[in-house]
Amino acid sequence: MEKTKGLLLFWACCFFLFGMVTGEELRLDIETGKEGKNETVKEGKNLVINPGFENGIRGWYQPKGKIDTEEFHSGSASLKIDIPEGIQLEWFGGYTDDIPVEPNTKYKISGWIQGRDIHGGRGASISYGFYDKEKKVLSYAHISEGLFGTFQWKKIESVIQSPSGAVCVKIGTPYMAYGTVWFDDISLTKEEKFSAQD
Ligand SMILES: [Ca+2]
Repeated sequence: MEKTKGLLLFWACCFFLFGMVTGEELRLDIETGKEGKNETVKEGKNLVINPGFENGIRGWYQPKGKIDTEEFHSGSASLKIDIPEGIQLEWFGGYTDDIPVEPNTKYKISGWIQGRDIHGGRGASISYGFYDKEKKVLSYAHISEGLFGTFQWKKIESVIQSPSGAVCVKIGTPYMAYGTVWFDDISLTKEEKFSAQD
């Protein structure tokens, strides 16, 4: 009788411990955010230095850009580019210092733009250029069609993939038009790692 009781107690302990182990495994799965084969998209921190121009143009090369403390999307400042009629249009916007990136990785780029009487040329957008370790451009693009006209703060964003061999990216504020444009809250965040199924 004592032996039977002992055996029962032994099996009860086994089931209890098994339940604890499987429970722990389930919790681990939830923490890693994995659901089957699909990885959960996790946004990282903003990799752009001084993304809202609160620290002047630190971290940016902006030959025509001025810091504006009267019009801004958030914080206390924005970047303003004002191009009067009569001068030869070219790409007036600037770009960030090198931002280190990983190759074959998804990143989300976004930013806020406000316009006043933007006309002529190619308008305003946000751009990115990936570089390899020899500083050679691997890819360059704008994340939207050029914005024109007069409009309140508008967000544009795009998820992109860094090419093989990319070591850094420059985020730009391309502007080729007459009129006034403001840029604020420029963001670059890392998303999930590309998997073989993508
Ligand atoms: Ca700002």
